[in-house]
Amino acid sequence: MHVRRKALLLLVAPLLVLVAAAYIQWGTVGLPPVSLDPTWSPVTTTEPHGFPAWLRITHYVNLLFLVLLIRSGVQILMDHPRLYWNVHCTPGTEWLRLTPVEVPKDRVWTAKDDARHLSPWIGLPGYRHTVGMARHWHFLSVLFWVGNGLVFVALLFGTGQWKRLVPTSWRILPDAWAIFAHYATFHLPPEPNGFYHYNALQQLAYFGVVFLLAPLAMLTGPSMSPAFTARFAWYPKLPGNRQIGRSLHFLIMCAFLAFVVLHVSMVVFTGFARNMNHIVMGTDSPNPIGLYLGLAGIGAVILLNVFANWMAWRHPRAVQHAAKAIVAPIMRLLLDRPAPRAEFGRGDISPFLWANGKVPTCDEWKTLAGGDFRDYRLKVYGSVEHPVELSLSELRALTKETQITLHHCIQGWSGIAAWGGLPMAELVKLVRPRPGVKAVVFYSFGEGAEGGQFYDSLAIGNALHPQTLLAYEMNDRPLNHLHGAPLRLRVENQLGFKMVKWIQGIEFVEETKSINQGEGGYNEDHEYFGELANI
Ligand SMILES: Nc1nc2c(c(=O)[nH]1)N[C@H]1C(S)=C(S)[C@@H](COP(=O)(O)O)O[C@H]1N2
Ligand SMILES: [Mo]
Repeated sequence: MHVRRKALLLLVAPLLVLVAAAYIQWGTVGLPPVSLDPTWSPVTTTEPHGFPAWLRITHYVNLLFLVLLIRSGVQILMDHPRLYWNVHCTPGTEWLRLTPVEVPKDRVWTAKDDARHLSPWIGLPGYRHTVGMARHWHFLSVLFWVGNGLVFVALLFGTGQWKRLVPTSWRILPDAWAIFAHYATFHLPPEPNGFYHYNALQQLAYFGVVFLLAPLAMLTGPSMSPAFTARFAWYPKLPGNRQIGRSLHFLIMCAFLAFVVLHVSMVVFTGFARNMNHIVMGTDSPNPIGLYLGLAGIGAVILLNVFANWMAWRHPRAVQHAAKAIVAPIMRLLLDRPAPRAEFGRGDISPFLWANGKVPTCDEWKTLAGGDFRDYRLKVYGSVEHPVELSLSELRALTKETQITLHHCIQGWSGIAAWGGLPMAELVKLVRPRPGVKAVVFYSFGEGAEGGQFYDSLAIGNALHPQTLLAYEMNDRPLNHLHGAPLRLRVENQLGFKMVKWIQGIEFVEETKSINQGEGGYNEDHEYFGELANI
């Protein structure tokens, strides 16, 4: 693991300053008094103690999905184990690198080569390049996590319980500081009643988790969506750029983890049994019943995680189809329809664009490449009134569009390039699909990772967006071999794996079920990727 020293300093400096301040205060004027009459929270004295059932249930459900989210999220990260502040993902510029590999300069090193192994004890589902399955668990979990969070917040404000969470007086700050100064210098705040009452630091921490961390996690997620950011170009600029959004998403996860560790430690060290009765039973008693039930609840969280890993390895198709049934309709509703339109300037073009896929090795492509693709004919066929075969010069003679756009790979890396080519909408006009055509299938000269022809498909709606191009130029030059010569797809509201390189032919179809394994593309068939790739 490698962290840039500057980044590390920036991250830990605020904490060090706070701890240092606590020590200085202790050493000079002594620790600040802890107020035992918490004026920052009127509720502890006047309203009933104890957690209502809905609060205990949502607290548990939150834990359940948070664990799934973190484990699947870390797995997604390990597919491109580098974090950057720049949108280009230029090798060597990462601020955090979770791989020992320095990108070799003397040979092609694809982003997929760069994926790392992760123990299945940590990752969901673990091992190497399982980003497809990890994403299904991430998105399935996030729906329930957000849903549960909304129920929690609604009931919080509906019942008056919010008063225990939301600070209503600035008094909470000095009070929280007094508690912090005690902890930071390894002192326990005085507790005259023997039981640790709800303190200001605790309230501030809970408030921060519910009203800061959770919303930030939800807001940084969509900053990584090609569909969302291609429609609302300002959105990723809020944090700065797409990779800053991704880095923050990761740091928020770290903050959640740190909170969970501290929170659980405090529960254990300040009267475990009694605390567990509060959390689990909603009662105030030192008997061990809450503890036993709580541990059983944690056991259930572990079992669910074992089940999730097992499903991902034994029944990946079922998980993929569950995501298709639950996640895809929501994605289609919220993200898929708007036409992408974000454009960048010349100066934004990435100095280096990561590559994926195997350059074709078949004789047909090699022969064509040997002749600079002069003999290349794009075959467009299927359910169309006017099938065509087009040479590169014929393609160039048709309408040409250029665009400078941001590429989002499913693995997490991104990059900006200028693309020039024929809008798919023009090709559609030329070939005239028959009524009933729902999808366009792009077949490649290249093989997929496990052998067999690489291909993918687009719903006809996505093929018709103005930014959907058959690109024969990249950065004002003919497309090079690595990035898809002679022809590749650009579809800016989808992730990179939909953008077939080295296109051999295009087929218009009524459905994709009868093609190969029927999932809509090579990665969908072989790696269980979701067919819709808006995020
Ligand atoms: N034929 C083919 N096309 C492909 C792939 C592949 O493996 N084979 N990989 C896809 C993926 S995952 C990505 S991110 C983009 C990468 O495009 P680039 O190499 O030009 O950056 O190509 C896509 N097109
Ligand atoms: Mo990708």
